[in-house]
Amino acid sequence: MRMPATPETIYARASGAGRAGVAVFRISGPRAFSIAEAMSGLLPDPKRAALRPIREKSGALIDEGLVLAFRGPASFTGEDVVEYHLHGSPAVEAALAEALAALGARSAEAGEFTKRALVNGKLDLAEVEGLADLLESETSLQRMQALGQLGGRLSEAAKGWRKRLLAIIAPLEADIDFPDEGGVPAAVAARAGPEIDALVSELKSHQSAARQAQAVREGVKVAIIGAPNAGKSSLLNRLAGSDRAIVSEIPGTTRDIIEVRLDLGGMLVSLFDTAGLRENSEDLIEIEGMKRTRRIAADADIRVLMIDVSRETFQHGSVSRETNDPVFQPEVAENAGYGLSGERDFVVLNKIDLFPVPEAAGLSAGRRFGMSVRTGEGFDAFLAALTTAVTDLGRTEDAVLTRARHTEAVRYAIGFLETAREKIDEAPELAAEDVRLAMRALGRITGAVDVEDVLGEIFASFCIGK
Ligand SMILES: Nc1nc2c(ncn2[C@@H]2O[C@H](COP(=O)(O)OP(=O)(O)OP(=O)(O)O)[C@@H](O)[C@H]2O)c(=O)[nH]1
Ligand SMILES: [Mg+2]
Repeated sequence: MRMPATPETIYARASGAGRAGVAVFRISGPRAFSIAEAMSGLLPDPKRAALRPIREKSGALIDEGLVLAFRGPASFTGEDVVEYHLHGSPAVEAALAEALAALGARSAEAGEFTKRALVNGKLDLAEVEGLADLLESETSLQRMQALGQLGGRLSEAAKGWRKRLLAIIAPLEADIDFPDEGGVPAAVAARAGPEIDALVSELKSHQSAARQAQAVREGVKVAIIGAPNAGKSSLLNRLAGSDRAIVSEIPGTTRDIIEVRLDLGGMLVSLFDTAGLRENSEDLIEIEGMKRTRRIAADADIRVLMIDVSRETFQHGSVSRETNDPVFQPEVAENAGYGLSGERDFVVLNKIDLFPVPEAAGLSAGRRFGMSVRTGEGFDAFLAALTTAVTDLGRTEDAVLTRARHTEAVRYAIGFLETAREKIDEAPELAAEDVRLAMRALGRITGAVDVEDVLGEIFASFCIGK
């Protein structure tokens, strides 16, 4: 990511595409101020808005709007930046682009402003990821998590871990650089051991919280499965609040996977409606649909098995000796080939408007819900339980490792630290090398792998010049 010695001045629309009351354009680079002055005359003081005309080279008016100047490094990119708030029209944008090009700016590549912010040290790698996540966020939990990362939550944690490793390394490495002073004192090595242990256990707890952080970022997958005609598509439509999937009384209506994105309690949920599973189908399309259903079901974080009580009672139930009524046995239906295993799976006994499910069916068990998608009975209780299950997947205090890249770095660091731990008593000098590798691994989180830090820390804390 090397930049040319003198960066070019770039521009782009910073606001969304299309017509709008206001569109924001950003110009960044060493010539940003002179280009803006050529179009609008004297600029206002930095960070103050002023209404200005924007003119082509010929003097013809392009538009009138607000102009804001940010003097580098106190800007998003760290360079001189000028922002224009103009009328959001394609014609204004085209004329502005032409004028800027004539004055020597070029249109920015994707992510180029952020890349410059990174190069100029305004944001580190983790903060850049936070910014990207914030721009992508659809739900409140995603937004809050991304905002935290953009604000340096992960970066601070990573820096803190590295600082602790530096403090462990410094006395060990001092010995390598200055061997005349004798080996690493046993006391130094003895102190390092428990410090490494403490950090390893902290990193491990962050690692287990990473699943939640990633569930917030990526969303949770919920698959609705069950026999044909059980009411799966009806449930999806009710959850989505719109007719997304075709519902019909013909078994086998849904052939392909239908995905709907929902916000449940601030968590992003990908809800999948699937093809009903049944034996003995000879329809090639239906067979392919069922194959996809199994894949989605296996992949989902939460499965919702729908059972048509009015039908399955007779298939998977028994008859009461006293009254001769059919008695529903949900366990039997649940085990009928759907592979429900997870503790987060639900069973919905649907169509209770046609066949009331007795209390004995175990509806109080928490995972089993009687429902009529048609009348809406039982829906709210199920939705509340599903929302709790979904938000539980994202609930955690220590959620800072939001991407696989972070967990990988931490995994490497833990591995190196465990190796260091084994060596620390016998060969502290060698252990220092592993601690250094752990530091390096953690340095990848923020993109700062600076070995010079180590020497700096040594000189700072050991008064070597004496
Ligand atoms: N009486 C009653 N009928 C229902 C209920 N829920 C769904 N149905 C009806 O059951 C039939 C099947 O519903 P769907 O939602 O298409 O079922 P599905 O599970 O998606 O079926 P496939 O796509 O074929 O696997 C439709 O005629 C629905 O109107 C309910 O709670 N009560
Ligand atoms: Mg369906």
